[in-house]
Amino acid sequence: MSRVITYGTFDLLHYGHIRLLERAKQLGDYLIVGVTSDDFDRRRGKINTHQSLMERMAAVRALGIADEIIVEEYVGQKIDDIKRYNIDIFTVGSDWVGQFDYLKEYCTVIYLPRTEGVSSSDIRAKKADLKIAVLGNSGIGKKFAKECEYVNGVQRVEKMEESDAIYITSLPDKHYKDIRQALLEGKHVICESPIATKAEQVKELFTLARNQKLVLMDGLKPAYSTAYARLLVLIKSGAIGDVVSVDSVCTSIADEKVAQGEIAGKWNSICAWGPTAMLPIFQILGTNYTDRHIVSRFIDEEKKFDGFTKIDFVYPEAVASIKVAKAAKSEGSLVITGTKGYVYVPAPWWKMDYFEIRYENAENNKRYFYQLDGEGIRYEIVAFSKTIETGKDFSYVSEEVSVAIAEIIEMCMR
Ligand code: C2G
Repeated sequence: MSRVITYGTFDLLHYGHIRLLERAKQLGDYLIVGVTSDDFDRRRGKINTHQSLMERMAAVRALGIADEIIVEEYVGQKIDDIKRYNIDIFTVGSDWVGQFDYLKEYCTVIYLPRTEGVSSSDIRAKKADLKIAVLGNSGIGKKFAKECEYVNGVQRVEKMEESDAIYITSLPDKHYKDIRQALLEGKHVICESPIATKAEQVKELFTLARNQKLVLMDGLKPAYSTAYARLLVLIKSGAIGDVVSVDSVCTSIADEKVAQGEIAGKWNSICAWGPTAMLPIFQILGTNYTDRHIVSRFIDEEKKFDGFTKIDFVYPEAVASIKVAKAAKSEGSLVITGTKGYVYVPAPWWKMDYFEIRYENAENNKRYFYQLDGEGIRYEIVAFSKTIETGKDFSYVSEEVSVAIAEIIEMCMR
């Protein structure tokens, strides 16, 4: 009995996939199909897959062609699978010609002609592109525009009038007005955090977006890093016991003129870094702190422009702290203290691709690494466009967290 294996994403299953699977099956007696995991696809740059692993596997299974379905999770797995499943033939479409010749050492390799005229990318592309315009000309706005190029189904346009959605990165005290206007003009909005500098304004904007049936998303990119998302679920599942403290530091002095008082057109420390620094605190401990203590060192006290701010939060069973600065430098790490161990994320933690869980007995320590492309902006754009397209909420930052962030910023700037 000869055994055949083939692999693919099989997103939005189509005729080309089906023809490939039928021919693969005819090559032998038993067909194993490896469906790529969401993580594996992300790592190899396929970030805009429309269906989840479960949906893609269900679609392949429903065809009734495969005798067995497995998940492809890592580079090099094909070699392991061929040995493990005793495979005689590896096959894949001709778009991969030559690329899997290294498997000839283990089994026969056959490239089947690809079916012309149909592809998942075409099906995805048939849906009209989401046109996004950038408002505000900060450095992050340029990065955002660049990252749009990596996401299928998203197109960056110059003119606001031509857009379906707007990415806002104007000065924080202008956000409220800019978002309100965009929503009233019928445009979806993703705004660099904070959404506004007053909590009531944030609530009002979310309500307005709901009434207008539009998406308003908090553009807090560290939330979209895979490593950060994994860290959160590990903590929730008890990996370090009960959390007793979250300590988060975000500082930069890239703009030296700020310290010298040139603050016109600049973001103060609490707006530039506060949302990022507070994100893990509110997502791990919640937003119902019982007390907080804010200390700022101002560059311009009248204009409430802080060069450095430290905030302590008190919760019934835990504490937390942030240090943020535009005119001071410190170790930009994130440490989450638990009753069984702690999480350590090295600086700059807001570009997280790596973290460690450390225990009393260092032999039990674990290290985690996940690829981060485009500082999380790319995944954030995918989440934004998926939310608009499907009507389901793919945002990783809840309204409650956005409001809590604005509450603190409001206190700092009062
Ligand atoms: N295919 C085809 N004709 C098309 C489209 C796809 O024959 N019009 C084939 C591909 O060549 C591949 C399979 O269908 O063999 C699945 O295609 P994708 O879902 O695009 O998966 P792919 O990215 O090619 O993954 O480890 C993953 C594999 O290397 C292939």
